[in-house]
Amino acid sequence: MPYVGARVKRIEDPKFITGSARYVDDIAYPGTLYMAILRSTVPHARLLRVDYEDALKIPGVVGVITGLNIEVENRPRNFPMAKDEILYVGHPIAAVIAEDRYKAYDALDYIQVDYEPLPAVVDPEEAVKDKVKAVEDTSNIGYRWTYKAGNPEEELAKSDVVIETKLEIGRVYPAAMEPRGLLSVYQEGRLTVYASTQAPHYMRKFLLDAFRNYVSDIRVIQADTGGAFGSKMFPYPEDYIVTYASIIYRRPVKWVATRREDLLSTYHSRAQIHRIKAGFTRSGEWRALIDELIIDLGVATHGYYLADITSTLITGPYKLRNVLVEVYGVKTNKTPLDQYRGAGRPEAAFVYERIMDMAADELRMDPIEIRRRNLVTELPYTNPFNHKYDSGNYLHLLSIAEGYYRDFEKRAEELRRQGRRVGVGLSFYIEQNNFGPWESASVRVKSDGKVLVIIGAAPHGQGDATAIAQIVADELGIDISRVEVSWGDTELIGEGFGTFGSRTLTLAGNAALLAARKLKDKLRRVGAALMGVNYEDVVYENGVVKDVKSGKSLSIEDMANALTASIGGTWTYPVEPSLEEMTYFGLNGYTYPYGSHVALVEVTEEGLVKVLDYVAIDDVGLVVNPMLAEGQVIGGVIQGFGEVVLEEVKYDNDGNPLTQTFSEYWIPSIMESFNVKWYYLEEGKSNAPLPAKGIAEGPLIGVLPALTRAIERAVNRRITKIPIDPSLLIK
Ligand code: MCN
Repeated sequence: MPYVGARVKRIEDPKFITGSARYVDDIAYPGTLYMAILRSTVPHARLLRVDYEDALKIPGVVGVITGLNIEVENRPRNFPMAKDEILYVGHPIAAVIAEDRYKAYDALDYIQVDYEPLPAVVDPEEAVKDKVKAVEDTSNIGYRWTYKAGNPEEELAKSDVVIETKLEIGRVYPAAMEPRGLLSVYQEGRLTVYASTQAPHYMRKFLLDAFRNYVSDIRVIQADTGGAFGSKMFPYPEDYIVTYASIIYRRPVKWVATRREDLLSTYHSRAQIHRIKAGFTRSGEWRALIDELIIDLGVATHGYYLADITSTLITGPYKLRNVLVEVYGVKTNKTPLDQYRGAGRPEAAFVYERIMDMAADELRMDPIEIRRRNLVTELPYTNPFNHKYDSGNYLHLLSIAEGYYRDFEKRAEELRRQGRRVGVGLSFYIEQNNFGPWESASVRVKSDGKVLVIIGAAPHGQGDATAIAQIVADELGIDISRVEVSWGDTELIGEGFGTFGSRTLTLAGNAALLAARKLKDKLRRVGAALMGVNYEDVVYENGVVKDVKSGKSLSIEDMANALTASIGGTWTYPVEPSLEEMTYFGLNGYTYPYGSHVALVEVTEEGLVKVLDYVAIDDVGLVVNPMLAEGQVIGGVIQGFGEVVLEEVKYDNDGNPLTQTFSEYWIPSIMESFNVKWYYLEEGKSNAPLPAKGIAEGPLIGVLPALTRAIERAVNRRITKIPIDPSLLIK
């Protein structure tokens, strides 16, 4: 002790490394039916007729569902299935429910779909023109907003140097190792839903909204979830269909996506184009930005808010005040767009850091110097769009990053002399987290004296349970082996939001801390009553309450025992006989961590990108478990390498997806992975009782511009789009 700040090993891991974890597909109920989905193979068409008579004749097929008539929020045309218009390849058209999975998939071949093809909208820049419609009878411009601050036009006209460019961040698929899946179990008017999710309470709320007339309640249990990366926050069409099937057939129904289905139907992300004009003074002061932002929303508009996040953070950690961002959220006949790790902030960082590097080149300035000249120096600072950057010392962090940058440059020089194509890149970024207003935690002493913490958040790989056990063990002054952490069941804890937006440690961690604090007080009250002494004279220390006057004491176990041992006899309760407390904790506003990444990269003659060295430096206030935080940074940087070099969801000109398996959609493997060194400062504390901020998304924000710049320098060609066109990499 203290545990907070220490590299405590993950308490979550034993079940995973012994193979006893239970994902949705491992959960078995007798009599379970399986669902298979018939998906559209054309991007846009009028749906004329679905004939499933032959499918129903197949032994083992229980039923077929089409055109499900339930209104759900924010899905294509607000229905889980195509009704009269097919809108993208992968759009659910029919669902077969059968006694086993193979029969269900086989029966799909016996369904006949008649449709009349319609032209598809594929190119987002064409979509803006609104000539061909992605969704019949509606405008392609699903979202339109203007963000303006200061006098961008005037300041641009006055600028000594104007950078004019088009920057693109490709469309990606959040490739969780476990595809999406759901098991819905109908029992006497109630449902229990096992889901691969990062937000079980959201799942309950949305499903209940849709099925309120069919069931009295829905309990959602988060199965062990093999990654989500933002993509498993809200229910998808299949979740509604499988739930509906279990209600009408009154049986458990399971659906787990195949990888191809997952790639086609899990909502994609990023997909932004920025047409930029950025004005600088000769001395490198960034004076103005005009940005036309086109976000390719696919066929449903709910992803538009990602452009809002990007726009309002487009000035990054810099002092720029004159900004105009014109946002066009356009519909195309593609899979809908939604959040993916970083959600709008990586896109912003790619833009402002590309601008910084391009301006440095144009002005022949050192990339560190131009950043130093523009970085915010006085914190707290309110940016032009009302983000209140809360705390930290940006210049100090930059000076540390500079040390690595200079060292990498020296090494790069040396390698260049040997004829190798080597480059160095540096990024500086600002992060925004704690989306979702609050999180809940309860802390209770069980009858054996063990302490159970339940959180409303829903971790799925991050290791938050370990960090929360550290926090509670420290607060109660007990050994960490006596603390258990549970989550992911809407009946375990009243309400909660989930794990996303790098919020869990800060919000659920603080809720757990405050609940443990309340519990200490309750232990004093109960202890005083049990010992027959005055509450005021009782102190709590390291799992024991003690009466300072008499020297009498009781341990947590003694009290748990005393409260739960006696069934008969008379008993009076001078205090509430519970050893349990609950807290909901919310921060007033967001927190803004920040950091810098430095990359040393070689590009071979054949165009292979090799990262020779990589350093990430973050300031997230108090770091509870540096090993867990470092794990997030390493994973995030490698994931970002995928985005810069390998990963892009591609469509042909007619709207047919060209990336339908992992042999076309490349995620980084161990072969592309590299060592990442992580350092942290603790200067930018949040104002929560436990002064932490989130770490989980920062690495994916810092990596995109740092790697891009390093590669740009190595190949000596201007890079304006990620993933980088391989033809730019070959010598
Ligand atoms: N931590 C810490 N000290 C801090 C901040 C965090 O020790 N000051 C630790 C935490 O205890 C936790 C980890 O770092 O173990 C990340 O915590 P936090 O930053 O609070 O982020 P969340 O737990 O809320 O994770 C969400 C985040 C998001 S938004 C995406 S997307 C993402 C990510 O987590 N998806 C992931 N990392 C992922 N990791 C895995 N394995 N799988 C995913 O789907």
